[in-house]
Amino acid sequence: MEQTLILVKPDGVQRGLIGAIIGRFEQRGLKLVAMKFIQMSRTLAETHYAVHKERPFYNSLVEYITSGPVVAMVWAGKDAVAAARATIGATNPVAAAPGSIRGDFAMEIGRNLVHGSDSPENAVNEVNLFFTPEERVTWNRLTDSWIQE
Ligand code: DAT
Ligand code: MG
Repeated sequence: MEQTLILVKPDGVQRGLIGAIIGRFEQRGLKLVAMKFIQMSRTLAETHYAVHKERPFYNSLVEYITSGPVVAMVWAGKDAVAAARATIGATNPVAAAPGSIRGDFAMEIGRNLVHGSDSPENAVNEVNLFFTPEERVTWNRLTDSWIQE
């Protein structure tokens, strides 16, 4: 089953939105595989955002993601990457659809609450960056067959 890395960024933690954000993925039917509450190091942040290294907003992005604790999670499901991206909404919250996390809770691109992997290939790398194989739980959920046929 496809897996995706999700982060509740420091603004989500500070604003008391951890539960609301996790609830969106849970209600959607994605299945929780791993979760931890961490303060990201500068090294981890720079590795995670390495693709953006040449962008003008790179430094502020690293500052933001390391400015306080985050909740890191792995969620699984058929097309989990695309499903999670849709639930998160567009990168700029002003353009994010109402009903998406960013569309309901955020106002600015630099405070957009959540990270979600953008492709299955990147998801594999990001999941491995944050979690060891032992930290990822394989489990049977009684509702599985009511969510995916
Ligand atoms: P996403 O988080 O939707 O995958 P991304 O990977 O393109 O978006 O960018 C990573 C983060 O960088 C994004 O969540 C917010 C920030 N960012 C992206 N584009 C930006 C821009 N033009 N100005 C400021 N911050 C930006
Ligand atoms: Mg991205």
